[in-house]
Amino acid sequence: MTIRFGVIGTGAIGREHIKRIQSKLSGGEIVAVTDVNQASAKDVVESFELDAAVYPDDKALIAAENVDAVLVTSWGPAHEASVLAAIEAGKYVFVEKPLATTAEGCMKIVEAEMKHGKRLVQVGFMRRYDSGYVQLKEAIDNNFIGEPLMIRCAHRNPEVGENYTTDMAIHDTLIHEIDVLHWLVNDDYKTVQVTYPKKSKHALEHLKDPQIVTLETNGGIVINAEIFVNCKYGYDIQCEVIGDEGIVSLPEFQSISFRKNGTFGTNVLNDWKDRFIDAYDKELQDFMDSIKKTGEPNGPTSWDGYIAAVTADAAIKAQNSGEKEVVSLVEKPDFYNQYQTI
Ligand code: NAI
Ligand code: NAD
Ligand code: ISE
Repeated sequence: MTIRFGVIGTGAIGREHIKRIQSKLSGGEIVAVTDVNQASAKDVVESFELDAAVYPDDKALIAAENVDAVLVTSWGPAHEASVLAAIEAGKYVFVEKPLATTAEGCMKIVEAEMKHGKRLVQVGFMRRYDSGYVQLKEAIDNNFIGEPLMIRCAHRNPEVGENYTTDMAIHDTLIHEIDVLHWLVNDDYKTVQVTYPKKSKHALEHLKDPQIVTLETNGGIVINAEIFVNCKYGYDIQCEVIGDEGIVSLPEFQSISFRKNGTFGTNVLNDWKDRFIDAYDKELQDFMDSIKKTGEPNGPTSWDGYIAAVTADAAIKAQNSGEKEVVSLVEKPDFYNQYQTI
């Protein structure tokens, strides 16, 4: 059985995912595309030589009879409407983060999925598939470092465009840490606070960069997360978990080391596309394999999308107040307890 995908949003990551489904992964094909920029959708079909129809909008694409699953890679604010329409039509959905840009929007999706009666949605929190984070999780779950007490992490991008705003440091960038860290330590967030160090001279006038986010979990773990999106030197993701018996750290990206011109060095990546390339492959392969095997996807759920949105909302409030803000989740519905997600 081949899973026939319709893609909504043929920008940067939409194109990456189309390429991997068409030529790298097994069991899927792209049969439909759309983009608000129709020229971009047409261009993708031509450039990638796809046997796919171009639809005028998401609704028409979702309604197409030959579309089994929808890949939502439009910009964040458009996700909610496309995901709700796909659930309404009973189609599987792989949606890039964020699931929706507000907690209310995520809750609407959670409710629609529960009403449908089985899982249809997987959120693109790919770090759960990254071998480095998987090794960290195994070490923590096996009590290798005892009880985790603190986490220090950094999410650095070399630069961002002028459309990138201060709140995006949370809902576009930190959102990956928000998802992966509570999964890593099996805990939920209690509070969040944001502080602003001295501003980088490379940050545009409207942007506060870097930012330090402090998250506290219900179990008392304190997380210190640096977001620095104009760090210049590369794309760099760091994570160190400090326990009462030892410390585990995320492996560095593998690269040759070199001795040249009086330097002993190693390379740093420049682009998120390369850093998590294996994780993107694995999350989409798992989405397809799991649907074929069990009739439902297996990766991060709509509930995970909701947790991330509630935490991001509290963090954005904290950006503006300077205070410690409370992260308050409603009780997890039984529907989502039955899923042992990766
Ligand atoms: P992009 O701006 O390159 O592409 C978005 C595309 O969606 C554009 O072509 C735009 O015309 C189209 N679009 C926007 N609204 C639409 C709508 N209502 N209907 C149809 N098409 C629409 O953006 P990019 O970088 O590809 O990001 C897309 C999504 O992927 C975002 O949600 C982003 O957060 C996520 N993303 C996730 C990454 C990850 O590491 N998981 C990395 C990069 C992006
Ligand atoms: P992008 O701007 O390159 O592409 C977005 C595309 O969506 C554009 O082509 C735009 O025209 C189209 N679009 C916007 N609204 C639309 C709509 N309503 N209907 C159809 N098309 C629409 O952005 P991107 O970098 O590809 O990011 C897209 C999504 O992927 C975002 O949600 C982003 O957060 C996510 N993303 C995730 C990762 C990751 O590491 N998981 C990395 C990058 C982006
Ligand atoms: C982008 O949308 C991503 O998801 C990348 O993984 C992240 O590093 C970047 O900051 C975001 O803008």
